[in-house]
Amino acid sequence: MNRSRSLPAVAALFTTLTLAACGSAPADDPSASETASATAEPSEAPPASSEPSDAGPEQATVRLDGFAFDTDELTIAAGTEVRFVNADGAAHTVTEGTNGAAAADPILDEELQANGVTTFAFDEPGMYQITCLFHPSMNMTVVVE
Ligand SMILES: [Cu+2]
Repeated sequence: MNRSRSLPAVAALFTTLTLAACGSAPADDPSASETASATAEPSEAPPASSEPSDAGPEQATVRLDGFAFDTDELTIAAGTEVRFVNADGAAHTVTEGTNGAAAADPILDEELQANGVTTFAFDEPGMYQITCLFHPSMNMTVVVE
């Protein structure tokens, strides 16, 4: 009931605020000029080969591309770090096992989202079969000498 009496005051205040808001010039915001620089693509690395580096462990890269590993067999020296790079838009796993089934006690079982990367050092000599749990046709062998 008292509301109607205070309405003019509120209206006046509103008008004042509106005028004040209109008085301030809207800032022209040019901050949206952020350039999305493309990140460096690792596509220059030759697939399935370990490159000698200056120091540290040897490294090799395996790409998961087109629902396949880019090499059937990779032979590396013990201690080599292998980078598994998912170049697909779909998720994959890098899992010790065959035909989409993990080994009993897999030394490696990592899920890679699109563009995901994982690195694993193969320290023990032996033959390791690698598969993708999502796509049984994805298989490769890592031979560690
Ligand atoms: Cu897969």
